[in-house]
Amino acid sequence: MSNLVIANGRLNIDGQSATPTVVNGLLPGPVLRFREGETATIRVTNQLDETSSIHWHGLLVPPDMDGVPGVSFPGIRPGETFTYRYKLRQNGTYWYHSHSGNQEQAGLYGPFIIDPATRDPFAYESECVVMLSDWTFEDPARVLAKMKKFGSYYNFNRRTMADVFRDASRNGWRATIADRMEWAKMRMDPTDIADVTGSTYTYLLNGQAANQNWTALFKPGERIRMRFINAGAMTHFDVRIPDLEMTLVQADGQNVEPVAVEEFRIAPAESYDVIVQPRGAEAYTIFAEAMDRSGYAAGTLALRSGLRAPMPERRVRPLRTMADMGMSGDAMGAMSMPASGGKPTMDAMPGMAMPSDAAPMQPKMDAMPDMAMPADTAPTQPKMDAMPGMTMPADAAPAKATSKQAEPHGPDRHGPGNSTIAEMPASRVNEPGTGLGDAGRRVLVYSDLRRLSTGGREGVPEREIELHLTGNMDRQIWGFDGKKYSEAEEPIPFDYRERLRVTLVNDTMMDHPMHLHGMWMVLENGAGAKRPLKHTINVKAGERLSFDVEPDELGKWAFHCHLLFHMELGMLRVVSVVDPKAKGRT
Ligand SMILES: [Cu+2]
Repeated sequence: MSNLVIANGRLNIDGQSATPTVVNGLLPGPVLRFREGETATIRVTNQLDETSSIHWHGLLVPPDMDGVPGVSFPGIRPGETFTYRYKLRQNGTYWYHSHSGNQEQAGLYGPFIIDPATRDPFAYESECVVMLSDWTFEDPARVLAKMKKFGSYYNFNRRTMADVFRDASRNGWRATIADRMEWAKMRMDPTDIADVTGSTYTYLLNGQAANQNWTALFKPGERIRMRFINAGAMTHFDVRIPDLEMTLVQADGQNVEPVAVEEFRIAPAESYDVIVQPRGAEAYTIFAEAMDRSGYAAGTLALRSGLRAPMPERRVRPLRTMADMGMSGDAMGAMSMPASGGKPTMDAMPGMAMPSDAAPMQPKMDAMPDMAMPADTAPTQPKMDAMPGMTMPADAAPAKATSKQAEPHGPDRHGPGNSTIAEMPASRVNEPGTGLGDAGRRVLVYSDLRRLSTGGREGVPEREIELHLTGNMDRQIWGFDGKKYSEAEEPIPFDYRERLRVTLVNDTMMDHPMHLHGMWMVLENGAGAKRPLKHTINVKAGERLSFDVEPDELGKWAFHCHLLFHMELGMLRVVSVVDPKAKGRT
């Protein structure tokens, strides 16, 4: 029996007084630890003045124990105690978090460890949990409101006009302007890697900022199992321990064939267990850099407390390329420029104030709303139909300037909820992701993941569905197939015990860590009978990816992006598992 109390707390975070939402006064909440086969009984008391909930992330539980208000239970009202009780049918590293409002962003999360009924298929002498998260001293509701008002509010990385001229001298005006115009039409910027960044976030490792130096002690020669869990609301982390090879043995709580890596990207809600064996040095830095490079969480593995190893050099922020976005490289070549070519003139580029001698200018891109060009004068307009890789609204209007006007539809088959369409989405399970893999380090890719035990889930799918992950970054609308949650008519029907293949096409320029409650997703990564089971699958920008499910629990389950604000802004659906016989079907 475990007792958890949810309340407003007051804690010191990074030297400042903070008021997180906490469990038993702690951030992260206490480690819950059980053994496989046991029945967990957890009493949760809500001392907030709003409804709360706890969802057991990655655990197979009956729907009324899953903890999603409005989907599977009414939530825990202020002052109430709800008793969760369910049998533990699995083992491994999992976690729990609130599924109400912004409580998870405000600190309501903790690790959930289930020891195996028998024994682990790998050896280690000690272990630690490394829970990563992103803390904001702002009210999360205010962060969300600012994002809604102006999609790139937290992205201060936008490229300056000086960058434009630098690119032009390197790549020529034709390519540079073509590139900028494509980004402008999509109302995005290639620096839009994450929409909430280190400008508001303090990145935490087990609740501590990098300078607080959370430390795990080790004895010389021992093997340490490190259970990495990303409880970040909006942050992908790139994790490495310089000078230490990591042997990855578990992904999302499921054992995998050991794979040696020097770095891995962990999306929000994923977990990875690695084994390390420190030798030689007294201290090693556990370094978890935010994907957009706007900051990092860090801690130390050390022989004794008080030690520190050097902090690795920070990397430059990555840019997404049009290829990342699932756009054809040919599209660039197909774009027309004024016949005169070379240096564009004021006439050719009416939206840009540009000195004719093309000297670098200082104003930020922000001052020139996304390089917006009036659609009726943009030189590329007549060629839109001829561009093989792109499907853009033909009347694509300039970005920020028209945000108050009606949204153009054009040929956009998904409507205003989808401002981009990846026409050439590609499989990216072999790719480490934007900004990774160029440093000569061995970086984890999804195709490395091979389930350790096999059996039971190799059947050929009987049915397939395709869902597009869609968004309009400028308006901060996120959803499936162009519709946010509130616009979706019906739950997505899954048949009880059918073998279903779900294909996701990411039409947006952001990665979306997609989480399906209540059943495993078998990730199609080419590993055949060894395809891994995951509860959260990161779908990269411009990626087309499939997973199989075999729903064996009736009821309603949430399926959503685990970027918390994307979920709140609409990227959520309810999946309804029904017995076809009960529906009168055969
Ligand atoms: Cu998302």
